[in-house]
Amino acid sequence: MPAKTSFSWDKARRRRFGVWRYRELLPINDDIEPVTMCEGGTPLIRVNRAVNGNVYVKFEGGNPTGSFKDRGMTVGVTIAKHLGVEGVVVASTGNTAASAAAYAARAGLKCVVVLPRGGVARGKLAQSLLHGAKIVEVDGVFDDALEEVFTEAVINGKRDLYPLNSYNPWRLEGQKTIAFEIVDELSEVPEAVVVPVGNAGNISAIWKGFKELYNYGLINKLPKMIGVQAEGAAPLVATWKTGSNALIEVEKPQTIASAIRIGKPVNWLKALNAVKESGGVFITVSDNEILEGVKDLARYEGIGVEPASAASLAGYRKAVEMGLIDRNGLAVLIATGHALKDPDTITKYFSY
Ligand code: AN7
Repeated sequence: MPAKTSFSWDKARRRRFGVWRYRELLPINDDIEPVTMCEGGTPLIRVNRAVNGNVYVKFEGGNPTGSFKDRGMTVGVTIAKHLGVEGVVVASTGNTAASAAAYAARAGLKCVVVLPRGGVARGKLAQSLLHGAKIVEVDGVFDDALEEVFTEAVINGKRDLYPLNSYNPWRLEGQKTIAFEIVDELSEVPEAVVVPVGNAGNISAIWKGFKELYNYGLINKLPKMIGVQAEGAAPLVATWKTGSNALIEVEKPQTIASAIRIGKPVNWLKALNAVKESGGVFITVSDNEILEGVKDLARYEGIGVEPASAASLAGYRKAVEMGLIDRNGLAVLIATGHALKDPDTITKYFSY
C-alpha cells in the first residue's frame, strides 16, 4: 500500500523540530550532529480568564525537562560534545542543573551540578539525581555556587569540564528561539514580552532573537521587553532605577521563587541594554503576587507553573496597572518552568 500522506518521517525531519527548525539562524555548522530531545516548539496558549486583554502564555514547562533551559542546553551540550570534553559543569538554582544532567546523559558526558544547599526545589533536585549528575552543594546562594564554578572551571582551568552557565554564549543562542517561535505562531510582533528574570540570560537571549529577525528584515517592529524580578531578589530593578550602568548587587536574595533567587545576575549588562533599547521596563512583584499568579494560571487557565514563572503574569498585571503597557496590546508572558518542579511550595500554599 502506498503511503497516504507526503510526510517523510526521516531522521532529518525529526531533528528539525523546535529549536533546530531555526538552524539557519544558529551559528552552528551543518555537519555538527545536535544532541536533541525535540525541545522548543512549546505551546503558545491564549489566556482567557486570568486577565482581560490580548494575552498569550508561552508554556516553557512543555520542554523535555520542564523548563526553557532545554533550549539553551541542546545547543550548549551539542558544542560540548563537539569539543570532545569529558563533561559539563553548571551552577544552578535547579532548572539548569536538571537540563544539563539530562542532556549530558544523552550525550554520554559527565555532569557536575553545583547547587545552593537547601535552595533548590525538590523536583529539580530529583531530576539531577535521576539523570546521574554529580551534585556538589555549596553553603550560600546561587551566586556563591556560580563563583565556585567560575573559579574551578574557568580560572583554575579544569578543561575536562566545560562550563555551561549562561555566560556561555551557546546557551543564549538556543534560548533566542523563543522569539522566533512567538513571531512564527502569532504572525506578528507582540507589543510586550514579559519575562521572569534571575541571571538575566533569557531576557537577553529573547531580545537577541527579535533583533536578529529585525536586522534580517523579517519583522518591522520590536516588542517592549518587560523584566520581572521578585522584591527580595531584584538587583536589576534597583539598578534600572538609578539609570546608571553600575550593577547594584543583592547580597542575600530572598523570595519564594527559588529559581530566581539570584543577587548578582551574570548577564546584567546585556539585560539592561535589552530592556532600555526595547523601550521596556524592569519591575518587581511580591511573593504574594507571584503566588496569586500561580493560582490564577492554574485555576483560570489550567496552566501549572512553578512560582518564578508566575512572575510574568504578576508583572504583566502590574505593568498594565502602572500604565507601562497598553491594556489592549498584544502581550506574551513567558512561563519558564512547570508546576511539578516545586511540589513543596505548591502543597504548602495550596493546602486543603
Ligand atoms: C523557572 O536554573 O538560573 O534570567 O540555575 O529556572 O535566564 O536566569 C534558573 C532561572 C526564570 C530566570 N524562571 O531565567 C538556574 C536558573 C525559571 C528559572 C528563570 C529561571 P534567567
